[in-house]
Amino acid sequence: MKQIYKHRLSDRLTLHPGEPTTGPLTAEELQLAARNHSMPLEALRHNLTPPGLHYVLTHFDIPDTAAAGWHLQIKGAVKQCLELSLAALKRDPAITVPVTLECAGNGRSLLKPRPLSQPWVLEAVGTAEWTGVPLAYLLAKAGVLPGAVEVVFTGADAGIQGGVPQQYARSLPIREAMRPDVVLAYRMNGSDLPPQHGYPLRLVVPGWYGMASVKWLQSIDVVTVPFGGYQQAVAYQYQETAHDAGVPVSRIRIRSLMVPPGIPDFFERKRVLPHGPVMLQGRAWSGQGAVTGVEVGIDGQWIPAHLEKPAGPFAWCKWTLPWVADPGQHELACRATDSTGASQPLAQNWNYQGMGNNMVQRVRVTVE
Ligand SMILES: Nc1nc2c(c(=O)[nH]1)N[C@H]1C(S)=C(S)[C@@H](COP(=O)(O)O)O[C@H]1N2
Ligand SMILES: [Mo]
Repeated sequence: MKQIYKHRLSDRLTLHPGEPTTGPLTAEELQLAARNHSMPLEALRHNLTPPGLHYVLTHFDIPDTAAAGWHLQIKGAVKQCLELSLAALKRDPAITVPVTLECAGNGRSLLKPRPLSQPWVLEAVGTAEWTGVPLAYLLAKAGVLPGAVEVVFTGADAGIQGGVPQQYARSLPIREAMRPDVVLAYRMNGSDLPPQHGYPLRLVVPGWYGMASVKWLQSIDVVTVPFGGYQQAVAYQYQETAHDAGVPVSRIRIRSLMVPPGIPDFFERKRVLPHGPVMLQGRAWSGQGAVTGVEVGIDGQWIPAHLEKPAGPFAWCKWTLPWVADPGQHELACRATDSTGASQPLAQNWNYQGMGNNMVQRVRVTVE
C-alpha cells in the first residue's frame, strides 16, 4: 500500500506538497498558516495554555460533528462491538491528564531547504488538561481478541492528501493503546472540547507527537494486520529522501523554548530590553523521558537553569534563569536534556518531511 502511494506521489511533477524548497513562502503555505495557528511564545508563561492559545493543526476542514446523532463505534477484533453516545461515555469512569502536545512538523519552516507543508516556526505546542474515559477501559469492555496487533482511530474529517482521498486515521500498537493514560477526551481544561480541538471526542496519546491524537473521533477498530492508511504509512516518517521507507514518527523529542524577553518590533519581531536584571524563563518537555536539565546559552556560554516540577509525566516543566543584561547585542538560546540522555541539537537534523526538528531556539536581543 505504501509503495502505491509513493508512486502516485512521484508521478506528479514539479512542486508537490512535501517538496523541499528554498524559495519564498508560497500561497499554499500561507493558506495553511492562516488556518492552523501556533501558540505565541509569551504564552509559555502559563502552566496550562489558556483557551484559544493552544496550537491548532487540522489537515482538512473542521467537520460538522455538532449533530445530535454522533456515536462512537468500537469494532473489529473484539468480543463485543460497542456503540456509545456522548452521554453514555460521560457515565464511564473518567481521568484527567495534563499533556503537552506538539506537532511533529514544529520547526519545519526553519529547515534549509524547507519541505512544503504547514510552515511552522517554533511554537506548534500547547499544554492542556484532558478529561475523558481511559481507552484501555473501553477496549477491555469490548474485549480485545487474541491476534489483534493495532487499534485504528478514524476521525470524521475527510479530504485529499498526496492524491489520496481519505478520512483522517491513525493507529497505535496494542501495547500503547492499553496504557492507562491514553484518554478519549471530551473535555479540555474543564470545558467541552472546542470545535477545532475535536468536539465532541478526541484521542489524546500522552508523549506522542500530535498526529497520534485523532480529533473528531468516529470509530475505533481493533485490527489483526498493521494499518496502512496514508497518515500512518506515508506521512509522518523520518525519511532522508522521497524514496526511502523511513522510520515512523512516534514520541516527542526533547525540546525547550524561551519567552523572548523585552518588547518586539511589530514587523521584524526583533527584541529590545532595558539593561539590568531580567528573569529568563521558558518550558521544556520530552515524550521519551523526564526533563533532567535545561541550559541557557548567553552569547555562546551555557549556564544551567532552575527547573520546576511538571504537572505530570507528560506535561512540560518551567525553567528560569536570572540574567543581568548589559548594553549591546546578545544571542540567547536554550537547550534541554531528558532522562534518556538525549539533548537538543545545535544544528538542524534535516529530513524530507521536516519532522521532529528540535534544534535549539535562538533569540537575538538588543539591550539599551
Ligand atoms: N481527525 C483529525 N485528527 C487530528 C488531525 C487532523 O487533521 N484530523 N491533526 C493531527 C495533528 S497533525 C496534530 S499536531 C494534532 C493537533 O491537535 P490540536 O489541533 O488540538 O492542537 O491533531 C491531530 N489529530
Ligand atoms: Mo501535527
